[in-house]
Amino acid sequence: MSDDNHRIATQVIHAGQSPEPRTGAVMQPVFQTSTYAQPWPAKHTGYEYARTQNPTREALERCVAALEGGTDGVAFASGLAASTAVLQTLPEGARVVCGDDLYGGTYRLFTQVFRKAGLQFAFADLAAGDLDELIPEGTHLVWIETPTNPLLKVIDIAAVAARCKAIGATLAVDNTFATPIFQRPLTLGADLVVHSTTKYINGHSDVVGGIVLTASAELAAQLRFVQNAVGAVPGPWDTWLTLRGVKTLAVRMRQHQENAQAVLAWLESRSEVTRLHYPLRSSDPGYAIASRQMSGFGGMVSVVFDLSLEQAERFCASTRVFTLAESLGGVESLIELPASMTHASVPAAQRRALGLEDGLVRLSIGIEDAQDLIADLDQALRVAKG
Ligand code: P1T
Repeated sequence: MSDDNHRIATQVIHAGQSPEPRTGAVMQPVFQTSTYAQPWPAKHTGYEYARTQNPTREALERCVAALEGGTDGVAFASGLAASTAVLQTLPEGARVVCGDDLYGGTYRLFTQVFRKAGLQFAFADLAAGDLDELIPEGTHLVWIETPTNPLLKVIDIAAVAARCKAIGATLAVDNTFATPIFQRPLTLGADLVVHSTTKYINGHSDVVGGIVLTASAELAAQLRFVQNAVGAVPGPWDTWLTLRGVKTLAVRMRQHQENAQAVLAWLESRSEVTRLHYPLRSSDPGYAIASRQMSGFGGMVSVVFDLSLEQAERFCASTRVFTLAESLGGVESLIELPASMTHASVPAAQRRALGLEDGLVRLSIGIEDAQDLIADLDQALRVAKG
């Protein structure tokens, strides 16, 4: 077993992995099997059935748990399956307080699936306002994304964690945007970290996956129970690809951030830009907290141009290096319009109340040459304006 106390750029490559004992294979093998031979009825080697245990999956779970400063990782077939598992650990009728700006699919899962199952959800701007009021006693779970998708609001994790501790609530932080390279919620008092590993953790836009990390043995046992009892597990090839992808997380995040800063400098110089969201700009409302709880920010930028909706759509459809697509966090740059794509399942009135304008453009800045990215946005802006 490798030493998980190394710095994070070493951990992404080695944590939770060691050469395969029989051959010395340096890379974790893909255990493509559904079941394992048992020497005697009900006696097994620790591996019984592949929904319950798979060594490739376990290597990924150990690796990401180490990156987040946790003791356990529990992997799932998608980010939403990971979020589902967290909610499935709650008691009947549990009360959940959520940040008001969430990935549209998470909002849909909470309001259209789990409300029917009897859970109670309240949505509040946890980046502002009185946490004692917004998170009342009797709350079982607080669910936040920070930075949020797509408005990139920043929530004070330590402050929310303190309120959760005071009332005995569990705090889950979706850390998909920041990654453990730039933010480690468990070290700030969160109980659970959730990732859509589809995004930066894998980083190559070729796998859909999710994972939950924790340092609590009790929560880990509950999540493992759900993983096995419900069965939304990832396949061995997907966990292997993700394990390969995560090895470059540290270098990728550095480059995403460097490129995002170059694109931001260009956006700041453009008169067509009316609003720019990126919390590591000193004028951003999230700047003070982001500087405290994050060591960097990464490649997500949201921007509103002084363009009609039709022009904003043409802008997104006219890029040649940026691909018009949902998702984020891959090596390639993506562009999208959240209101009509990733957040279409958030009701229009709620989007308006949140300040999620129809013309808001979300950029996932990849690791291509930044000058090519800027030239691409520049030509698309010219096409959009006609
Ligand atoms: O797509 P899936 O792996 O199920 O992950 C869901 C999810 C969870 N949390 C956050 C913060 C996310 O951004 C996502 C998925 N988001 C997109 C597909 C998107 O384009 O925003």
